[in-house]
Amino acid sequence: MGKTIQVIQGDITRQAVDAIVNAANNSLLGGGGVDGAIHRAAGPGLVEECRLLGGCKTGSAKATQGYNLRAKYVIHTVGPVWQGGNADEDQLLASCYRNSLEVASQLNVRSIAFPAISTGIYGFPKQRAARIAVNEVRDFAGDIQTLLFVCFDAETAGIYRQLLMP
Ligand code: AR6
Repeated sequence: MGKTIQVIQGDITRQAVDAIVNAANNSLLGGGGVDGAIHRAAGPGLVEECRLLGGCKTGSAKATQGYNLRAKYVIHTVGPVWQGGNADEDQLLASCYRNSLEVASQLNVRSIAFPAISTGIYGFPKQRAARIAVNEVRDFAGDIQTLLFVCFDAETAGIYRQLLMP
């Protein structure tokens, strides 16, 4: 069966999916932006489990339970900090999406929601990041049926909608 890719403008912490992806930092111990929102909504169990993970490399992904979230799992990935485009940022961002999907697959996740990784505090250009995100999600051959791009702002949602137009 074909997979469904959708764009939603809203708050990722509210999504009723099997897994939500967190745009975390290397410590996995919380921060601002979507990371802060996810930790607040999940409750203190999340950071307790994160402490056991020993951090995460840029481009990699690690899963925890979802605690008070509607999602069963949080998949924490660490996007690259934008440094102008010549520091492997594109490849590292693509790895975030690929590795998150891989980890989700291993957990038998059927629905997953992604934020626009790296495009906030980490400064990755929005259009360039969205192109990478859409390509990786489209190319993913695993058994996930529903993939959501949850965009906080209208500009980002518009970029994704345009890229996903048939
Ligand atoms: N739901 C969906 N998207 C959101 C939400 C939300 N509740 N809140 C923010 N966004 P950012 P980064 C959007 O800065 O650039 C943290 O401190 C936001 O508008 O959260 O990967 C980490 O600990 C933007 O489009 O993540 C790291 O230190 C997107 O999520 C650092 O920030 C990503 O913005 C990671 O920076």
